[in-house]
Amino acid sequence: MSVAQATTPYNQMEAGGPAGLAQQCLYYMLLMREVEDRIERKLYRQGKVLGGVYVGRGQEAIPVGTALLAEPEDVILPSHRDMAALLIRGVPARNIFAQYMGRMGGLTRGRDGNMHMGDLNLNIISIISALAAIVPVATGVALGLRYQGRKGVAFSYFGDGATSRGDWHEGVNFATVQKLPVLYVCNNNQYAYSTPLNLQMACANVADKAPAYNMPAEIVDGNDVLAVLAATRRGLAHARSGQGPYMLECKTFRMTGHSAHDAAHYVPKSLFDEWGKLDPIIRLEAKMIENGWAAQSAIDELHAGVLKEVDEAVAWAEKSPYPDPSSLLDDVYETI
Ligand SMILES: Cc1ncc(C[n+]2csc(CCOP(=O)(O)OP(=O)(O)O)c2C)c(N)n1
Ligand SMILES: [Mg+2]
Repeated sequence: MSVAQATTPYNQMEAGGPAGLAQQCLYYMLLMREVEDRIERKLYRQGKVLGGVYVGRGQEAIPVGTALLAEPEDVILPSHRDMAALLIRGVPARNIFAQYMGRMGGLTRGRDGNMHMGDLNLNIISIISALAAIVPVATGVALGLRYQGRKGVAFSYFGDGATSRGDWHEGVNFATVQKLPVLYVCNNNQYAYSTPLNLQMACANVADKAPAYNMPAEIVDGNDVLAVLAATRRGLAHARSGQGPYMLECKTFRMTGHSAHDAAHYVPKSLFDEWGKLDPIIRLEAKMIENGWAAQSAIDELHAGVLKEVDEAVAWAEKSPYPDPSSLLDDVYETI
């Protein structure tokens, strides 16, 4: 499989049946895992990454199971652990590597060495670093789509911690009052940096906050990509039919520190062991074999293909030049 298939329309995936869909899911989960591993465990340690590194190890099923169902007119607002959403949308891995290494081939053409990247041609809005600030932006995007008579849905991604910020509540409130087409996707990975869930919110679930806004919400097994896909279908049917936003709370676990510079000594080791057994990639592979959707040899081939693709992407990015210092202010201020 190649990146060219990144934009395989959803209806064509359906034609491939459950086996084809599962294969797409596995490919993107493997690609996200390998791209992030390469950034966090190699390039960062080699001193080649210019910014911080935040990965979604163990959480890949969430961006994959949601973004695979996005239509081209939908607008994606990923958070910092949703790398697959960019890949699925058609951002090549090589440009992501170049971004992290501050090269011209990156999405910000060397102006950021981090995950602050988007591409308006692909309807991807860049993350805002201030936690939850992007949530009212998603509401604004949905309002804009409505004003323009376009039928897209805004996909708004965030973590559990973001839902304790004021911006989150403002964004959700306005979207529900206006019945705007937003799919809210929460990755509840049990931690916000070093703060466990019970120390940053008094309710047991993020979904418990939705009734205050009269918004439907469901709790999803965030480590089961097929469950995420099924819940996304329900959420999108709701949002596309003009009934307003819908929220998915995907329960998962952050299988790393908060970032590459955080060893997460504050997380009990038993939690890593427990959640490691629920790895979304291992679970999908087992299901594919069990249902006869793929032979082990085909799965091995997919792994090898992803490794090769990532090797080539890194090599391309390492050859991409750094920006010329004289271009520092280009594209920073609008010129009239
Ligand atoms: C307003 C604000 N406060 C603090 C931070 C630093 N910060 C970045 S991510 C993060 C934790 C986010 O937790 P959560 O929303 O659960 O997302 P996760 O990282 O777990 O995916 C914090 C505290 C920030 N970026 N913005
Ligand atoms: Mg969190």
